[in-house]
Amino acid sequence: MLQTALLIVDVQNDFCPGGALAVNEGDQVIPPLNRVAEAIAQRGGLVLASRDWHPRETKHFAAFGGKWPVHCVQNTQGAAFHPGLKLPDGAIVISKGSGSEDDGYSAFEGRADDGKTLHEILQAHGVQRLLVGGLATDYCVRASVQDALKHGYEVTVLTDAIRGVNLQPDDSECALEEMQAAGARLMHSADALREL
Ligand code: VGL
Ligand code: ZN
Repeated sequence: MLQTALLIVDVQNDFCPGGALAVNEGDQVIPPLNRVAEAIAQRGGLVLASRDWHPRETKHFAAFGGKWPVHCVQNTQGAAFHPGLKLPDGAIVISKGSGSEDDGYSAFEGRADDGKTLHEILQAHGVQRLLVGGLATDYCVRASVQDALKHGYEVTVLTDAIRGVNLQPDDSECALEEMQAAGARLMHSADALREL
């Protein structure tokens, strides 16, 4: 059996309805992610949650030359995980986008509180396969999945546990096709649960 971990990408208040960069139906990823997180934890698997964790001034924000409204500023309520998200005991938080020069879309650019990168943590736990869900399909989910594949992980994207920004209406659809073409499997969370 391949060691399987769950990577929950950026399920933070600012990406959910009412947030500063709200993704349509962003909070709907929470129920399936909670179910998969519990199942993985029950089997002794690892759950990781990335968070967008920006300084107040960053080239990521429109005011400093970037493309986004201010969102997920470190230690603000908008950057907190959505209160509905149930992270199991032992879940590891990966903070990313903390620099003032980079977008930090991929969770593989982030670090845990102890300074370890996501790849280092996964290697230390013998993880070979990642289930991925969260926000947003067309940015941080896509970038994280692409990096995971580049690092040699087997990746399954949980199709009912992702939602996209869709600056262009078909951005999420294109992102899914790209991820699949790069080698990711696309699967409903109920089917992924049956496979565990
Ligand atoms: C994200 C836009 C800006 C994401 C982060 O988490 O997908 N999108 N910052
Ligand atoms: Zn961001």
